[in-house]
Parts: sequence; C-alpha cells; structure tokens
Amino acid sequence: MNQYLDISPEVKEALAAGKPVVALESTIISHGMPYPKNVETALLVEQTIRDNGATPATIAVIGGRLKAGLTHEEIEYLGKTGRAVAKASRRDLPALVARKADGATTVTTTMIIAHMAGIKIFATGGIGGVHRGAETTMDISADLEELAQTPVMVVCAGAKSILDLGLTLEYLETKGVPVIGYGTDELPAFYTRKSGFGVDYRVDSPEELAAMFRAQRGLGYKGGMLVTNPIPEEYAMDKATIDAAIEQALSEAKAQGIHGKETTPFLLAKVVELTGGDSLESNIKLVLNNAKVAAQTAKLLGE
Ligand code: PSU
Ligand code: MN
Repeated sequence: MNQYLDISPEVKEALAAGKPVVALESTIISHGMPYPKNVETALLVEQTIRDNGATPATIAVIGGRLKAGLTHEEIEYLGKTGRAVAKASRRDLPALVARKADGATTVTTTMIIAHMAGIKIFATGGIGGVHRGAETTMDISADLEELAQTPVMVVCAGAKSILDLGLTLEYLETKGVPVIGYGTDELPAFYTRKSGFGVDYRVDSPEELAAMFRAQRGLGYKGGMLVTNPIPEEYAMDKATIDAAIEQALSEAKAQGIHGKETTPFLLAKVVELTGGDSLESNIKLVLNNAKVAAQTAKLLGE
C-alpha cells in the first residue's frame, strides 16, 4: 500500500472481503456546493450507496494524508471550510503531502487515490472538460487526462455547458476514453438530459456496464471509462433558464479576469446564485442518481 494512503477501517474491511466500494470526491463538497447543503448532500450520497448495497469511500487529503473513507467530522470540516480548502488536482498532491496540508479532491485526484486503494468505481456530479475558448486559453481540465490513464469507472451526469461539450468529446476520443450513455444515446448536459451530442455507446443495465469495464481491463488498457447518466426527468431544468445563467456566469468570469483553477468553482457558484438555488436542488438529485447506478454496478465488478 502507498506510504501516504490511509484507508478507513470500514473501507479496508469491505475491500479485503471483496465487497463493493464506491469512491466519492470532495471538491464537490468544498467547492461545488454551499454549506450546509454540501455536508447534508455528502452524507446523503454515502447513505444512498449503503442503501444500494455498497460501501462509500469519500476521498480527500487531510494533513497531507491521502484518505479513502472519511469520518462525518472530516466531511463536516471540508464542507464548513469550503473554498478555503485547497482544490487538489494531480499537480497539487506532492505539495500537499510534503506540507501536510489539506485538499479537496477533484475527479482527477479522486481517481488517483481510489485506484491506489483498489477501488474501481467512482460516482460524482459532473466532470471537468475542455472550456469554451480553450483554443486560445488552453484551459482543459486534468480530469480528461486522468480518465485516459487511470483505470476507474466514473459515473457522472455528463458535463455542464460552462464547457465546450463537443470539444470535450473530441478530446476523450483522442485519448481513447469510452463515453457511455446510461439509458441514453445522447451525452447529458448535467442539468438537462440532452446536449445535442451523441455518446459512443448506449448501455441499459449495470450488468452491461460491468461487462464493458471488465473487457477494458482484460484488454490491458490503462485508462478509465466515463459513464454519463442523465438527471431524472422530474428534476431536469429548463434549458433556456440554465443556458441564460451559464452565459451570464461566463461573461462575469471574463469581466473579472477569473482564470486557472478558479474558473470552474467560480462558474459553478455563479450559476447557483443566478438560478436561486433551483440548480443546487437539481445538482443534489443527479448526484444521488449517479450514486445509485455506481453502487449497483460496483456489486457486479467483482475481483
Ligand atoms: N463540474 C461540476 N461540478 C464540480 C466540478 C466540476 O459540475 O464539482 C469539480 C470536480 O471536482 C471536477 C473539477 O473534477 O471541478 C474540475 O475542475 P477544473 O475544471 O479546474 O479541472
Ligand atoms: Mn482549468
């Protein structure tokens, strides 16, 4: 086991017994939602995973230790401290470990730590991707590179249209990452069920997801797989409302000169502010929906 990794007793026991475990990220807690909804949601997501027969492993960096499985106190701490906790991507782990600092893990670092711990599947809300205007800013999330190199299945609700979804799919194609639609032929756009872009493969059952992941391992591929699960119809948002909020968030980010790692958290917070919390409720529902599919699939991944 990696010298910097701590696996919680519950997660360790589940892994040793070959029981299903689902990883969860912590940037969504610290940077993706406001307190106290973030903490309530993180605990509800863990409960949903348990209700569906798997063990949750929320991942973060605490005091320089890579943690797979957090206590409720640690989740409360990350949620309450919010954006003052460092957002930890791949390039940040060496500094956080050496300095014994705290970090909220993104999709990238959650995949890294999940894989170190022997966890094969991870549920979240949305992934990072190619930003609009990336042809000049070169702002492309490290999440895409991680999907290309770390063998973890990521279950999400697609990506928000704060990103360029077409370019995000092109990038994933180049990197050889299969993009699966769960019960859909179309890439979901997080708050809405459709984006206008097709996925690579449509899959309609956890059994078939597990079979594809096993085949990917059997082929000796090093990368992961992206499962995009549309938000349940009843919680989906009106496309025009969300598009208007995203456009305004993007123009405010530009006017304020927001860049680098601040871009995504800024845009996420602005959209919530502009839609008066409706988007936050949709966000919570879609994460719970992803947790359920991930737990059902985890049970079929086996050894
Ligand atoms: N997109 C969302 N919600 C999120 C994130 C992205 O809809 O919470 C978070 C995830 O942790 C993701 C990270 O891995 O932001 C991507 O940040 P960046 O674009 O800076 O790579
Ligand atoms: Mn970026």
